[in-house]
Formats: sequence, C-alpha cells, structure tokens
Amino acid sequence: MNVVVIGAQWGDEGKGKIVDYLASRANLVVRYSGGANAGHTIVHAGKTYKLHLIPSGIIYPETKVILGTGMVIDLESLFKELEELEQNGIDWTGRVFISDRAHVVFPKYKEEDVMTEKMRRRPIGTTGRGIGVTYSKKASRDGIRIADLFDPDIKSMLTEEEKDYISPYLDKIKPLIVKMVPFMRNYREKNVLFEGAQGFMLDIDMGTYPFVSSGISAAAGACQGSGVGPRAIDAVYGVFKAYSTRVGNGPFPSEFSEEEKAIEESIREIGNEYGTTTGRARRCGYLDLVALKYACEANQLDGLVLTHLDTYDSFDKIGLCVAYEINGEETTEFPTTISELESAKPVIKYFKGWKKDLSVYKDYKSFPQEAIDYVKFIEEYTGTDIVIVSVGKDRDKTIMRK
Ligand code: 2SA
Ligand code: GDP
Ligand code: MG
Repeated sequence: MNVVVIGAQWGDEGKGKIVDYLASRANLVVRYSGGANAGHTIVHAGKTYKLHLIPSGIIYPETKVILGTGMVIDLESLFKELEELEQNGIDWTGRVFISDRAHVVFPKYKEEDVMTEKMRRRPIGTTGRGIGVTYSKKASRDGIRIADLFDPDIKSMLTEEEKDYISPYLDKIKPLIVKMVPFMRNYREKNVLFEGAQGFMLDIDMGTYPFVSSGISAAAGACQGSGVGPRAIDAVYGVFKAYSTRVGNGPFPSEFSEEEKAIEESIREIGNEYGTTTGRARRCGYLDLVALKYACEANQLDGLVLTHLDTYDSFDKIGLCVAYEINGEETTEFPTTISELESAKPVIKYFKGWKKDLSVYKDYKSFPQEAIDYVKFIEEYTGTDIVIVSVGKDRDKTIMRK
C-alpha cells in the first residue's frame, strides 16, 4: 500500500501525529515537500519530538525515512535535528536517506527571505527559513541540489562563503544520499507513507496565493516530490482540526472577529496553538467547511482524519462555517482572489457542545451524541468519510473508525 497524508487546511493539523500513528505499518516514510519551515509534533511514551525536516516515522526503530526530491534541505538544521533525535534515544543510523535531487538552502537564502519580507507591500509572514528563495532558485534553474555538492564542476562555481558553509557537512551527508528513483523501486511491494508538509491551503498552485508557501502541499506533490508516478498511489488522506488555524498573514474567512477573541484565546490555550518552528501565536477560527470541501475535491481524498476534537470538550456551543457571504451573495465555492476571500463573511451554523472529556474514549461508537452529530455533519457536507478521530496529542489517543 502507498498512502499519502496531507494537511487539508493551513497546516498544523496534526500531520506529524497521524503519520507517526500510521507509520506503525510502514516500511518507509517519504517527506515530499517543504523544508525546515515545517514543524511536525509527535508525542509518545512521555516524550515530545518536534520534527522539521526528518519524516515522522523515525520514532519506530525499524522504519526507514527519506527526505524526498520535492524538499529544500537546510544542512545545519538537518544535523541539529538528527543530534536531537540521538539525545532522545532514537538511533537513526542506516534509516535516514536524502534524495540526490533535493535542493540545498544556503544561509544567505534565509537572509534574503527575511529581507524580502521587509520589502513586501503585503508581507506573507514567512518562517524566515529561506523556503521561497530556494524554490525560486530551483524554478529559475540557479539552485544547487544535494548531488551537486559533490560535482567538481558545480563546486567550482560556489562562492568561498558557500564552500565554507558546506564543507563540515559533506562527509556526514554523503552516506545518506540515494538516487531517489532506484531507491523507490525497492519499495514497490512494500508499505510506503508519503508525508505532506504545511497544508493544502498553503499549496503554491491551489492555496490562497500569494499567501502560501512555495512547495507543493497538495497530494499530487507526493509523486513529483518522490519520483513515483500517480498510479503508485493507493489512498490519500487529509488531516484537519475540529477548528481552523492559520499562522502568518493572508485571508482567513472563518477567523474569529474582535468580539470573538475570547473564543480564540480558549482554543489557542487549550489546543496549544503556537507555531512549532517559530513559536508564533496561531490565528484561530471555526472549522471552515467551504475550504475543507475544496481540499477534499481537489485532492480526491479517500478519507479525512479529524484531530483536536478534544479541544472543544469544555465548549457549550461550537460553530461551523458552512458558506461565505460575498457582496451579499452566499457561496460554498472556494474563491480564487484575495479580495473575494477578504470580503467573505462566514455563515456559521452552531452545534451543541458535548461537555465531556473525549480523551478517555477508546471507541467512536460510544462517543457523546453531540460529538457524533458534529462529525456526521462534516462528513455529509464534504462527502468524505472521517476514518480516524484524534482526541489528544499522544499516539494512543487515536481512534480508528474503519
Ligand atoms: P514560508 O516560510 O515561506 O514557508 O512561509 C509562507 C507561508 O506558509 C506558512 N507556513 C506555515 N504554516 C503553518 N505551519 C508551518 N510550520 C510551523 C508550525 C510554523 C511556525 O508547524 O507551526 O512555527 O510558525 C508553516 N510553515 C510555513 C507561513 O506562516 C507563511 O504564511
Ligand atoms: P503538523 O504540522 O500538522 O504536524 O502539526 P503541529 O505539530 O505543528 O501542530 C499540531 C499540534 O497539535 C501538536 O502540538 C500536536 O501535539 C497537537 N495534537 C495533534 N493531535 C491532537 C489532538 O487530537 N488533540 C490535541 N489536544 N492535540 C493534538
Ligand atoms: Mg506544524
């Protein structure tokens, strides 16, 4: 089985947790997009792991992981992360691989990222990790790939500063590099998980452009970012939270208004909605079904994974954004332009809260009826089954429905 797991919102849906959960059956986990901008959290056996470049799946002692062709690699960050894993008792030797075709992020790209942000008329709120600059270099064919670090012709073109930067990493990275296509050939009959980064609404083509990241966070990127064809994929799952969050700038139609700031505060505190990489407070709003349905359709999701349902445990009532009102007209089609998105007023339908601690439930069927009603409405609206429900950050707070 080859399964793709994407974020179906604006990132931070709990992809790390869900990929880790599903990785118990995987031989290989491939990260196919993004770079050290991502922050994927896994909580297991009293330990919290925050991964940025390394695919979730590394926590299992046998599972192999690969940083795919679609990624942009910050070497300094990579080796820092591997060191942290070691300190946490994770032996990664012989289990971490890097695509020969992934691109390298140089320190000056990060500086340029921060500088460009300062000059933008409408800053995106990037993470400052050099992501956009590296993908721009790639698209304009001025990038340096992992394999190029060992090509004498290309090495001679590097500046002294660049040569000095890469030199301490060359011996360390060499044993990790593989030719992506033959590497994937060896996994044809095995179980492979393809891990997306950020969320579908931050996808360079399909997201709220230009307020997006620069990689492909859509499911389709799993193929391009790993060197397999679309026929290789057996199933695609989209992870989403019981509410919506967005970190950084850009339109967010269901974002809580000034009068609703107290609700936002509660969600942020209960759900711990702070950036895993930058620590920035995440903006919050009710679950946006217009956006979620768009993600379901555009990625042809086979199933949804709902996380953070427990974050609503203490709420009396819970809203769902079921349409946008734009220029006096209601729509359920996700708009393309920023002006439409910025003028969209959310149409909210309210549900009764369940007021129970969901984290103690082991079985979906015994959930309080109010929680079941909420879940059922989302399934009916999106036309997509919710196959897993997560009720806590720990790996064991995960309920498989089918
Ligand atoms: P960039 O740095 O060029 O990719 O930023 C472009 C936009 O993409 C957003 N972005 C993210 N959104 C959610 N989560 C991300 N990862 C971290 C996390 C974010 C953090 O797990 O919390 O720690 O702040 C992520 N990475 C990029 C970003 O906010 C910009 O809006
Ligand atoms: P990712 O980028 O999609 O992997 O998500 P992040 O790790 O950036 O943010 C998700 C946060 O929610 C992390 O702190 C997780 O530990 C936490 N989390 C994941 N699932 C759940 C859940 O079902 N309930 C609660 N309370 N926390 C969760
Ligand atoms: Mg994250």
